[in-house]
Amino acid sequence: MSPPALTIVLPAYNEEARLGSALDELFGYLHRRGHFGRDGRPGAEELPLSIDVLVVDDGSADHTADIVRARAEFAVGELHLLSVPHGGKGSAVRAGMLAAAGDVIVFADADMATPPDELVLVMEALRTADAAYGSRIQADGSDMRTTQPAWRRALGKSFHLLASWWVVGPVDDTQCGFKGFHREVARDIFARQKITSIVFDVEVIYLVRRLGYRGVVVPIHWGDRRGSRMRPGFLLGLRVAWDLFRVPLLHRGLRPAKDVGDLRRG
Ligand SMILES: Nc1nc2c(ncn2[C@@H]2O[C@H](COP(=O)(O)OP(=O)(O)O)[C@@H](O)[C@H]2O)c(=O)[nH]1
Ligand SMILES: [Mg+2]
Repeated sequence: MSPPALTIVLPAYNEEARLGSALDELFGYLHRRGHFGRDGRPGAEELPLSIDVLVVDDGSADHTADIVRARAEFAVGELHLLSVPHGGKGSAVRAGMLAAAGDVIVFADADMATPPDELVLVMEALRTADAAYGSRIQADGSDMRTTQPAWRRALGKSFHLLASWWVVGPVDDTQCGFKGFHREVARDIFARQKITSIVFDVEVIYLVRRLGYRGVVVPIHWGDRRGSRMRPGFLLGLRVAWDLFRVPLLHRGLRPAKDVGDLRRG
């Protein structure tokens, strides 16, 4: 069997309340548009026919894995579960990106905060780019995060200032959990990625830039979903600050791997 053209990686931690409906939304969208091609229907032009979904259960203590298993029975070959010991979003995404079989691999939030039809935009961007980052800042400067509580936006702003200044340089939105990569690029980036906290998004953009890949920003729609797993507090703040500080130090002296010389470079 040839590898799926697109693998969607969903990191999930204690997502029993949100994952079921999110998977139904995703599979409903993909089946409606005939992307699995089981019955010979042609797929929509913008997305490949062959798509699979890989949920990475990050050592959840709830029924997250059962929800995936129950649905996988009906979606043979299309839905996979990878269970890893709890390690944080960064380590779960890394495990998924390294295990995914697709020619193109996109990771997305397990609550479908980014509607599945935005996949088309990422695939389109990846025609010419090595990596595509969803951004909740729109072309006209408006921000999809206005639905977030004010305290969350204030924290996000400080985080972003620090991340831009110390680590990645100007980026509209580092933290959007919707990013896509060609498989070889994903393997190269995520084999090097070390940060296990939410700062991993910043590290990934940093690696794309340091390794000379072409990253493209894709403004996407985004809807805040209730039941966020984020538990901001003093300890998380310290961890985030420490991880931001470490990113450039962790990758001191980084050189592109020799065997990736034939990948497309921007
Ligand atoms: N693997 C893993 N994923 C997490 C963790 N915390 C959050 N996530 C995932 O990150 C994504 C976004 O989480 P969410 O709680 O909606 O964050 P928010 O949208 O930023 O408030 C979802 O896929 C979550 O399951 C964690 O500790 N480990
Ligand atoms: Mg969310």
